[in-house]
Amino acid sequence: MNKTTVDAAATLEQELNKFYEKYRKTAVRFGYSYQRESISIGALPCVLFMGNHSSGKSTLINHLLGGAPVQDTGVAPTDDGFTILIYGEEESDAVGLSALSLLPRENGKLTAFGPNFLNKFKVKVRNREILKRVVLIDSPGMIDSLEETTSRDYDFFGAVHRMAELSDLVLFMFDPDKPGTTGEAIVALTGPLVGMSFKLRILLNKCDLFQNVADYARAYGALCWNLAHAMPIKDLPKIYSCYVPQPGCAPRIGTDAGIDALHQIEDEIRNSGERRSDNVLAAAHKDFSCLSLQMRMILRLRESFKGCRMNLLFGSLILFFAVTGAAYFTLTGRFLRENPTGLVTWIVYLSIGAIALLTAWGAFLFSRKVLRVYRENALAHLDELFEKEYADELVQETRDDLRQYWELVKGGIRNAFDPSRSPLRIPFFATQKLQDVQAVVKRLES
Ligand SMILES: Nc1nc2c(ncn2[C@@H]2O[C@H](COP(=O)(O)OP(=O)(O)O)[C@@H](O)[C@H]2O)c(=O)[nH]1
Ligand SMILES: [Mg+2]
Repeated sequence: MNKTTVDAAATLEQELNKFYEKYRKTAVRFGYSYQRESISIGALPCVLFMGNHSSGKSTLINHLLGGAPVQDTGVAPTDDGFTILIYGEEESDAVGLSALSLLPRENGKLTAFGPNFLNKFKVKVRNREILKRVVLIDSPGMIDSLEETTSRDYDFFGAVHRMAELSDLVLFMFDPDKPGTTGEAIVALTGPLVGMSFKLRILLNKCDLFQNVADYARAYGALCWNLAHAMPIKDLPKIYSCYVPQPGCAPRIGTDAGIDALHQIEDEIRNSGERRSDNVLAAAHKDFSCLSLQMRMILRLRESFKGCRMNLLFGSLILFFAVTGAAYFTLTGRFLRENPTGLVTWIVYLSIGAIALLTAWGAFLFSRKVLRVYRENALAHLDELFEKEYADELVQETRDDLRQYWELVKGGIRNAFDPSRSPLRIPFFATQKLQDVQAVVKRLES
């Protein structure tokens, strides 16, 4: 990248950081947590390697690094954690928090995945040329059956989502052995990687293993079939059919095509710096769109709770005055007209007071119960409320992104109203704040 592009990228990153800073408190008050706490100005682009185990992720990384292999390779699953490779004159390895401290600040939120994640989280500092341009991230191989995912002792898909968010290019690798049939791969494509197709590249690796064209066509077809089910997009993404030459391998078909595809991917990796600006902008747009969505829905819910509370208050007051009034007229009419002695008067007024207190207490308990049921009902039907609130925007075909953002924030909205948590401290002028965040989204779009 030339100097002007680097300066423009740094200016953009500073500008975005100002937005992140300005609305940090508002986000906390509405229970929203930024995907990226802040942008590390001038940080290198990241390339994430994903795919089922033994698809050749580590082999491709070693090929890019050149020289002695850095990552372990083999047909058995070798890694259960993420490994980040960064540049440094002095080579070293670090694990856990000390590994995290070697990375830019924007990675800080990875601590949220807990000690089981961190114990397997490695950073390798290596003095290799390519690492001066990009950061490479090797990920644990996706395993075969969905049941096996329970053996992961940390939120694997959450970590995949966070790593992919931080990356500027995501390579998803398949091999002829498992062309898109791995349980975790399908879950990753349908969940944590949704909305990231712009930086996702699909690789059908190990093409040197195909015996003939029919063999290749079968694997390619199977991959397309599985991708079509896993990825909610109309057009299939481009599939790079490639291989990393191995000692003794003798490709029978597509020798040059496989190497060409590998070179294309290598170029994309080397030039991923040009994507970083697009990526940080896209991430900021997503963050502020989600924040504005969360704020609007929380304000809408709060308004409807307030309406319900007002109705209950009004109803309780009517009940209170009706019952107390009826008690007053009945008791005074029945006992005080005929026998207005001091003691009887006392008893009558005490009884009216007791009836008034009981009515107020009963109305309070009833209102509390109704309000709880109303709240639970509203939270159970959040999707309908969202469809109603955003009806105008959703009829426009181009607003598919809204539904994706909604999937990301609705858990947070539910949590925000969880009675076991401390209630939200919505700021005064909340509507003005919402308009400000919406203006940020508009600005990022322009
Ligand atoms: N024939 C062939 N073998 C490969 C290729 N890429 C990787 N391998 C082999 O596949 C095995 C698993 O590779 P590895 O990089 O450990 O896979 P990972 O689990 O995805 O990291 C190793 O024995 C590699 O030598 C390739 O393009 N062609
Ligand atoms: Mg590996």
